[in-house]
Amino acid sequence: MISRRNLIGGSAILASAAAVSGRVQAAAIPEVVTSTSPAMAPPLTPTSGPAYQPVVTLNGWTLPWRMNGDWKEFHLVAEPVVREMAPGMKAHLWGYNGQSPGPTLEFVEGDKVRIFVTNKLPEHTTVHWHGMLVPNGMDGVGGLTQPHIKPGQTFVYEFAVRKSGTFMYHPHSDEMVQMAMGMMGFIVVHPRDPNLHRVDRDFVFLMSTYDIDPGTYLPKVTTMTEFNMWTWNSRVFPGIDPLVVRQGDRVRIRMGNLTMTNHPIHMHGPSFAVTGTDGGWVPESARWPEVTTDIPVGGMRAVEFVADEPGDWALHCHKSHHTMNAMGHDVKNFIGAPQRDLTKAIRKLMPDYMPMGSAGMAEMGAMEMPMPDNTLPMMTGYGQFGPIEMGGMFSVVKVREGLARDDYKDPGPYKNPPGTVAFAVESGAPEAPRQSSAPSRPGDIDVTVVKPGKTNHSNH
Ligand SMILES: [Cu+2]
Repeated sequence: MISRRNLIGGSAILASAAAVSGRVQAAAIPEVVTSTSPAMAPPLTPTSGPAYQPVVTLNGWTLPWRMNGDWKEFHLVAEPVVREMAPGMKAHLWGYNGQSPGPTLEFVEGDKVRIFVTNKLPEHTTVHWHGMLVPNGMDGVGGLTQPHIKPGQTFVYEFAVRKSGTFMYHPHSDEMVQMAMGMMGFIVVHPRDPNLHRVDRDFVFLMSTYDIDPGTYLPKVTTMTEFNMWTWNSRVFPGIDPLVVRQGDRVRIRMGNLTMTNHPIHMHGPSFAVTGTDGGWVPESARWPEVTTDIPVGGMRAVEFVADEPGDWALHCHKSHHTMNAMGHDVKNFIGAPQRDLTKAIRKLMPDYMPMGSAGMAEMGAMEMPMPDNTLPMMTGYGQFGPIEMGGMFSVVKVREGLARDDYKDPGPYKNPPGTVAFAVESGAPEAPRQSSAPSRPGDIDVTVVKPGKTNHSNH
């Protein structure tokens, strides 16, 4: 799954050699480690440098390093990638080392790190270490603190890691395009003392958004608000890994937001406390319980809870449009209009016609609708009790008894103890008084063809 390739060879040597800092020989550029799989890699236990409890990246991985004296050396390659957002849909993005987002970088407070950045994009780039205190000339702002890294060049960033916490990396070079194309990654800096802020499971994901017309592969890079793919680590439900947790574990979830709107992330079940931002750790005396935390644009929130209650607990953005995939923006409200009879007739003329929502849109969760290639249903996913009717920024915290320490495998649906699931009553329930509404007549039906062509929707 994770492969290594050596970038050194042929004329590439000379091209990179010229750009590499005098202190570093080109021949010493670390090999490139790449992964193109959307499967979650197991936590990368450090085999060199100080010990720490590694994190787990949803649908992602941590970049291995090598020691060179007392320097930890990493090699990031900025390059075009193909990312499966969920089975059935792939996006052509830009990222690092085979993926968008790029691999997670894990450092330890006090580490000296040297990060090689090779640019294999068709335009220049830089890397900015969001939230980290680095020498100004290592801050990665193209034009301001360094020359841009031209295509084919390799630059080196060197700095001592001064504080622990959760940070992000992204370009500061043609930012609008490069971030809209998926260029970003997480940085986790572990405390020098591995017992400080220790948890049993530590998950990370980055939020990014894309505007990809159904049936196409490339995000539109000038979109500012009309996104239609709301992703965690460039994945959408049902493609996002569940967060598998052993009952009793202390759990941390670190969530970064590099989209252009805020995301109120809500967890069902246990309450949590915000224990960190991209500015650092929140002192214990300043924490309070929450079940939703709003993650601002360009911000990160780390939340912690004890998973004492077993079950399948939803974790999602509470903006309901963000738990949907590409959808019809101009869908009219058909609640109350019987369309079933018409659909057959209309489909003879227009095979793409989709009847929408005579009684709400829930029926779409179960319906097989004709769809262009490379397009995900607007609301989808199945649970043990039926369609889940979600998309976008939605996953499940799966708390189970007696899992092994490093077991992150999806345990399947929760087996609820008998008598603890909401149930239907057979009959005899008193009819609640209803608001009267005018019955709709066939003549009233507004026939609208929902074309999946222009299907963005805005934030509300
Ligand atoms: Cu959201």
